[in-house]
Amino acid sequence: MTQSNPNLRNTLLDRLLAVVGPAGIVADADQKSAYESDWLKKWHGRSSIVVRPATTQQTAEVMKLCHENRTPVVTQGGNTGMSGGATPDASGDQVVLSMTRMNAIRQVDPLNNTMTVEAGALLATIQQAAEDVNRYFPLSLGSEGSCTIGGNLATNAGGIAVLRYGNTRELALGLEVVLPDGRIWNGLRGLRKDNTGYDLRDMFIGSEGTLGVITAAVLKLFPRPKARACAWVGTHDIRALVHLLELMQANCADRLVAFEMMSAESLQLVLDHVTDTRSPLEGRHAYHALIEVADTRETGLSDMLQDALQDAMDTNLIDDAVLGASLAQRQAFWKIREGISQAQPRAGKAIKHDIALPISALPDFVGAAEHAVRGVQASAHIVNFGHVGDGNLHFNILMPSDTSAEAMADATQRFNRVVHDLVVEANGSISAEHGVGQLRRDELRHYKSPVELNLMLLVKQSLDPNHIMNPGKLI
Ligand code: FAD
Ligand code: 2HG
Ligand code: ZN
Repeated sequence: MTQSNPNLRNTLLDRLLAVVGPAGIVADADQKSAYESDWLKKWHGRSSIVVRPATTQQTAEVMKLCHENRTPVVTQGGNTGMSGGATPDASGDQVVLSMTRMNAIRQVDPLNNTMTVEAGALLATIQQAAEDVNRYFPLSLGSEGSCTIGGNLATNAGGIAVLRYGNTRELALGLEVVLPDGRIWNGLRGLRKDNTGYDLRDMFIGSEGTLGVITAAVLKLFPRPKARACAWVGTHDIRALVHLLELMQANCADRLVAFEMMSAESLQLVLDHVTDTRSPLEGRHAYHALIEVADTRETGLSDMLQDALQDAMDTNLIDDAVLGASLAQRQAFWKIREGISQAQPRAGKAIKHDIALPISALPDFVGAAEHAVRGVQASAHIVNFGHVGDGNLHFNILMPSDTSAEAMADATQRFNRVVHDLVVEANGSISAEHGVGQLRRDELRHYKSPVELNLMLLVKQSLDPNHIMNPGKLI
């Protein structure tokens, strides 16, 4: 059935209205537009209706109606995704299912170190709720004030603390999911051990709204670090930086929580386009790292970091370093690191490569990828930064702001091929933390083995036989 037919659309609208009430429907064209483009205004589409359920039961009834009508559904959280996964297509037939009204913290269990939250809860709200009971929820992204835990789970988001605490997948113990036909799977178990068959939870995590709607989750909590210390370092090449990571791990073990890298060009981009930023170090360094350590004990952390950096200096791994001595200095360092995302759209149009590699392969990969990219375009503006601590690079290429859509499409195709070929050659992944969405769907098909693709299609077919869940995304 196509929703472009106004009569059919109105019938569905009436039935959805009966389920969620007027507060749960956005039908006005102006108000709908906020749900039809992403946060960075890169992806644009049109929806038939935006529906905002307030409970799991309402979500289930909405899905049942859409399943019966074969109406495509695009689930949306904070709409901060970087791969176009939450944006409807241009047909005007798709329903956007916004989860932001389901934002309750259902239960906190400090003794079990767990928290049960609804999918639309903002990541920052969850972090605060953990802090309120003297616990720590470690997922941390530049978008944490706007993204939802449902979106984090659906994309298996990464961020800056994966090195110590893992991806979102590692932080979830249980899920509640509404299936495409409206059935509810209650898997809200706060258990560290549960071997009762296939792992359904992990199938929904990272499925980007293509298999079901995540409505709630049980999250892991951790002891709250009482002390933090950080440093900004400059070094001459990426190989030295990777060995610095090895040295930091040897010296600080699991007190090392973040090891973020940015090239000289990435730093310059921030200095040029983000106000109130200045380079923490004098002179030019080919690569910079922002390193953070944390502990539940208050003493000795700065000394540990300082000793490790002295070792790195003595062995010529780094050229210069500065400790973040105050909270203001720490915030200034992080403002630079997190400013790269804001700086890129101000400076041009980015072709994004969100890639993962074995950490040992990073130095050779970066050399080969720079060479290959310059082979496509000698003057290419490479913005290379990322979460080196977990092997995730954002190996982006910045095109001039006035590049036409056709020229962008052509350049994306050519740069993707050389970069992603090298990633696959190094046993890496072409999609590390932002999701496949519509951005990398064709790339996924290009690189996945027929066996893996077939297994994914079988899962999709058995859970979503009417193919209503986020069509055109991921698979
Ligand atoms: P949305 O953008 O709304 O949706 C993302 C995908 O999840 C879509 O496919 C959607 O259909 C699906 N989805 C959303 N909610 C549900 C649900 N309840 N059930 C089923 N499917 C659902 N990402 C990182 O991993 N690491 C970073 O460091 C990082 N930094 C960022 C910095 C900035 C400034 C910005 C703008 C984004 C950044 N991101 C980062 C990307 C983004 O914030 C994450 O992908 C985030 O997890 C998306 O959450 P969201 O609630 O906004 O989801
Ligand atoms: C980050 O690490 C985000 O800052 C965004 O994942 C990356 O803008 C990007 O490409
Ligand atoms: Zn990132």
